[in-house]
Amino acid sequence: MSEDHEPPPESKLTRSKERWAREGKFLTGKITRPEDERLPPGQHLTRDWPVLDLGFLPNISRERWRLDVYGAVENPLFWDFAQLLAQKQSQFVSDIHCVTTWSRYDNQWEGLSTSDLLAACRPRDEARFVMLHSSDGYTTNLAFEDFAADTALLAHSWSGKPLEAEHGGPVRLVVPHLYFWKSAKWLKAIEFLGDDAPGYWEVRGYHNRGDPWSEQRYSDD
Ligand SMILES: Nc1nc2c(c(=O)[nH]1)N[C@H]1C(S)=C(S)[C@@H](COP(=O)(O)O)O[C@H]1N2
Ligand SMILES: [Mo]
Repeated sequence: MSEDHEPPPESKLTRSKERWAREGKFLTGKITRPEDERLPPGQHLTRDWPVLDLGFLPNISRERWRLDVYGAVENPLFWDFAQLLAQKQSQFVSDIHCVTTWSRYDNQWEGLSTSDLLAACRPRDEARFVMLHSSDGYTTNLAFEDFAADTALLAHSWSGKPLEAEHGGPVRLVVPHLYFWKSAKWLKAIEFLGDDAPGYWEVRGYHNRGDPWSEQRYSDD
C-alpha cells in the first residue's frame, strides 16, 4: 500500500475555488447534450493548455515512478514504468473540460486504457468505487463505471511526446467525460473500494461526479 502524503497548504487559488463552489460561480443552469454541442454549458474554448494543480510539482522520473493498485481486487499490482509500457497500449483523442470554464479540444493521449488495467487487476464484485492517489497528496474519487469508461486511460504521452511533468507526467489518469479535476496527475495509486469517499475537491464543495454536460460543478449541500 502506498504511503499517503498530505496535500500542500491551501493556496490562494484553492481558497478562491472553495469560494466559487459556495457562490455557484459559472453556473448557467443550461443542459446540453454532447450529440448537439461539443462545448458544454458555461465553458469557453482555449487553444493553449493551462496548468492547474495545488501548486506543488512532484518531480518523478519514469525510472522512479511506481503504480500501486490495491483494495478490492483479485490481483493487486505494483508496477514500474516498464511494466506499464509492456501492457497493450491505446491511443485516444478527447476534449478537456475544466470546471474553471476552459475547455481544450483534440488532445491525443497514449497509455493503458482503464479497461485493460481492470483486466489485469480483476476487481472483485464489491469494488464499486475508485480512489485515485497522487504524489502531491491530491486524491479524487470515481464511480467504478466512470473509471471504466471507454476512452479513459492512464496516459504517459500527449501529442506523441512524454507527458510533461507540469501536466502530470510520468503518468496521469484521463477521464474525458467528466470535469478534468477527476483526471489525477502524477498518479501513484489506484484503490478499489466498496464504499464511496470524497477526494480533495469533493470535500471542498465540488460535485461528487462532475458531469460537464449537466454542469455538475458543485455539490448540492
Ligand atoms: N495530482 C493532481 N491532479 C490533478 C490536480 C491536482 O492539483 N493534483 N488538479 C486537477 C484539476 S482541478 C485540473 S483542471 C487538472 C489540470 O490538469 P492540467 O494542469 O494538465 O491542465 O488536473 C487535475 N488533476
Ligand atoms: Mo480544474
